[in-house]
Amino acid sequence: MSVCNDLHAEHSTAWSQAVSHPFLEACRDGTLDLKAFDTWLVQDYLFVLEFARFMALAITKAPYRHFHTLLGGIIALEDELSWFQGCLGTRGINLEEEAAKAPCQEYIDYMHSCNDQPYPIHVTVLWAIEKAYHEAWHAHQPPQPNQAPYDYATERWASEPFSKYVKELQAVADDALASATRDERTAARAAFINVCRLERDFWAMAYET
Ligand code: HMH
Repeated sequence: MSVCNDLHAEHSTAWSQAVSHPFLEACRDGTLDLKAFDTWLVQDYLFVLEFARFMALAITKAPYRHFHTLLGGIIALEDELSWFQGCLGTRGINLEEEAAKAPCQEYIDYMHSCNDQPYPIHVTVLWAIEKAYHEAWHAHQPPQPNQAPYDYATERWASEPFSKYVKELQAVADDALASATRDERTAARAAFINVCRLERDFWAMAYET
């Protein structure tokens, strides 16, 4: 039995809105307006900085048996952040002129609010966040090797190692949910639905000027 599989299956409409968007189709086809890409790039960088803190806080609540997976996820963020910094530099973006837009800030605030939640909810949110990006980029891989600046996104989030990591995270979340209370499971469901909405709104934000 997998609570995570059930959440995924029972909220398929909300989920599909989280993992498919014209932004992703245009990245795949190489037709994305680069202004939209730059907006996504800045906002996702700001998101990932706070996501690192959110992950670190999950570890403070986790049993040791989950450390291998969670620490691996944190270590991988080092490369990810370097890519963001390199790409922002190449594209001549000065971060000092940038700030989180409302949908990004709402997502960041929501992640931080998870620190007041019990571990099963915190780690369900973590799994849903990573799975959403895996599915989104995996489903929108280009037929040929992708071109800069989109290449990294599919190389990272659509990759086999990332898929394996998301499966491990699911096992970790399912393990935490197996001993959760009924109220905690109810809260985990609400959290999953919230992540779906926040992901959907994050894609839409890329087209805001
Ligand atoms: C908005 N969701 C968003 N950004 C990301 N980088 C991920 C998920 C995956 O880490």
